[in-house]
Amino acid sequence: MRIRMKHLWVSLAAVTSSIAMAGAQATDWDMPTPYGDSNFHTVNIRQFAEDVKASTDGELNITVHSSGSLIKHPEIKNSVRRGLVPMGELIMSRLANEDPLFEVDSVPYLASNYDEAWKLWQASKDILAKRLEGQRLKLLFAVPWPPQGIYTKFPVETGEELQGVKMRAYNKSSEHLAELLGAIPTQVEVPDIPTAFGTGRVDAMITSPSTGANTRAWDYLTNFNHAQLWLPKNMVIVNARAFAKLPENVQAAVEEAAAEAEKRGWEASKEETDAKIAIMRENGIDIAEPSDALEKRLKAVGETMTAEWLERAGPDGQALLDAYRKQ
Ligand code: PCA
Repeated sequence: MRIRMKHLWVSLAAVTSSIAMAGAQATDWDMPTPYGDSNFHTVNIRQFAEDVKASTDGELNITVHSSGSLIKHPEIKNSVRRGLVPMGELIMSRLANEDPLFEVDSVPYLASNYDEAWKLWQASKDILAKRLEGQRLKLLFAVPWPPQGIYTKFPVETGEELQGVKMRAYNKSSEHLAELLGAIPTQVEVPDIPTAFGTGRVDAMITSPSTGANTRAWDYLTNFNHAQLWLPKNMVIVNARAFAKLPENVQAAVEEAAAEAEKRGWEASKEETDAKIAIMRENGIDIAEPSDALEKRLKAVGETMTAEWLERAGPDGQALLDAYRKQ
């Protein structure tokens, strides 16, 4: 009897303490991203996670898993959709196969500086958020990569030099641009870039000064052409059901931290461009602006790709472009 009583007390104590905690029960969320720790996007989302933790007094703890360590890039969107993880980051244009509207930020020369990229984002975010809502996904915020340029092992003067070159791509647009330049595209995720060059799978790539510097491009190539083709965006998405389960104050804290993260991310991205070009220069990469001939070639490819995109995107795409150009 005595022993029993003691047991009862112990379990009662456990019950009361869990009731006391229930008011502010902590939720732990895992958040996969394809990109590495030193990348400015990853730094930004880690800050976002810290802001959420601080403003909710630890009610929501988001753990960021970088470099595709928890979930590989191609699986992140569906993992969030199916609720395997409550939230994640991915590049928006990866959804181009589902819907061409998601690759509007990767059409060459449609929006190739920060002002234009911002306007394009304003003109496109509602429709993109709605498309994601249809899949029970909530679009929290989006941040652009610096303008995309061309990395090679030789100077690019006219674009002809790229004929037959194995070129690393990361979305449909970079793949198609390579094709239109006569190069041979291969999809390679950022963490695999150095190995892909090391083993000769690729000899050139299209990406930002950020990714070039973060992957130590000077170890495996020599030239960067600052062509400023487009500014693709990363987006952070949340499973709508998981979000709805959060207490209202926590939902508000997430939205507030997301707005801050978007602002901070756009600023960080702008600073990245010059800072990372400088680092590449210090490490011996030859940095060039496009020659007139190259620019002409790339602009012609851009026109082709804009027309093709419009055809794929249909009336919604046209409406989006009209809204963008009106600004
Ligand atoms: N870095 C990522 C996306 C665009 C960029 O600048 C990549 O190269 O895959």
